Amino acid sequence: MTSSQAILNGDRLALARLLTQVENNSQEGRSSLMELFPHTGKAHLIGVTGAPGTGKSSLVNQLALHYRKNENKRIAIVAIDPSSPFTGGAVLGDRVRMRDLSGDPNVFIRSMASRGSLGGLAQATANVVQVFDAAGFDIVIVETVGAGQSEVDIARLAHTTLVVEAPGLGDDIQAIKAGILEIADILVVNKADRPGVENTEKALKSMLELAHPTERVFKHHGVSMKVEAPKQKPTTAMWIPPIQRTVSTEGTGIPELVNAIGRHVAHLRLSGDWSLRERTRLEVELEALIRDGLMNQFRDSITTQQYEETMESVMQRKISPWEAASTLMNGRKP
Ligand SMILES: Nc1nc2c(ncn2[C@@H]2O[C@H](COP(=O)(O)OP(=O)(O)O)[C@@H](O)[C@H]2O)c(=O)[nH]1
Ligand SMILES: [Mg+2]
Repeated sequence: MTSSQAILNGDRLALARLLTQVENNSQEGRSSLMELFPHTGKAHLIGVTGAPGTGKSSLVNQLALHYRKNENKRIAIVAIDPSSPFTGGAVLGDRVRMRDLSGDPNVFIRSMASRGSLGGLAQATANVVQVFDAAGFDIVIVETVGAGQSEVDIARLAHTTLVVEAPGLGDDIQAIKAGILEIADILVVNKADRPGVENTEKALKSMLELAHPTERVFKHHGVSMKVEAPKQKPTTAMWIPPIQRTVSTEGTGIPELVNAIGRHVAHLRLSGDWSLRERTRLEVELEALIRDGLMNQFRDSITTQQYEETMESVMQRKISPWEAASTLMNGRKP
């Protein structure tokens, strides 16, 4: 039996092995991904992002518990958070009870190192998510620390992105500084048991009014995608990100949050945004692969000497970089 078949049959060991191969971008990993691709496209991808310490891991834990107990969904969790790893299903935060989830065959938790992937983290995460999707997990939750561009890219993989805030983290609303609010589908004010909840919520509300939610779906890497909405798209009300209060240490507000997530999925389906997001995501992946492929082709098509000579001409201001590029791409000497 091939590893892809084993994964489709629910073999956890084969799944763990493939995840490692995929993370290492190995040849076996890539060929399994190709075999599995036709089986993807069913999972609901939920991104959870926010500053460190806001309670993301605790929240993810509660969400997973809720989906297990009340909806019998199969849940995969991808944690990209060096500060609180989910290593081996072990406990992260002090009071978080990951034990409730570990041992459940319908839950799979995977930690990914955020360093060492050299800009390939978003791609590696996308591939890991694809494996879980093919393996039949209904919901794949990806936790990232909302700090840099790669986190924003990872969040953009998701159908539904939760941005987590917490009161009393010092400097107002940290995630907004990172420009992450624009990708939020649902804002979570966690640690609602702490003083200052009202202020955090108020600040989020006024930020929301300044945001332009209509542009969110169409943007990737700050570039407007040339994606047209499907023709049959019915006129639906625009999605305004709701603000949900939670206390992840106790589970307060989790059913309401799950409800909001459900409403978001319904909105995505009804408005046609679900397939629009799928298309955007796959198109970005396709474009990146084409770019890499073309670059490799180009490198194979010229010699180092040709390249160096051309570069030297540019340094001496004999030809411009534009001319140099076009000359090199045509395989000619300057
Ligand atoms: N008081 C309070 N503490 C919380 C809540 N949620 C999480 N915490 C605590 O905040 C700390 C950081 O939580 P963690 O989930 O690791 O945050 P992350 O870094 O965003 O993943 C831990 O000590 C948690 O127990 C909450 O709703 N209320
Ligand atoms: Mg965490």
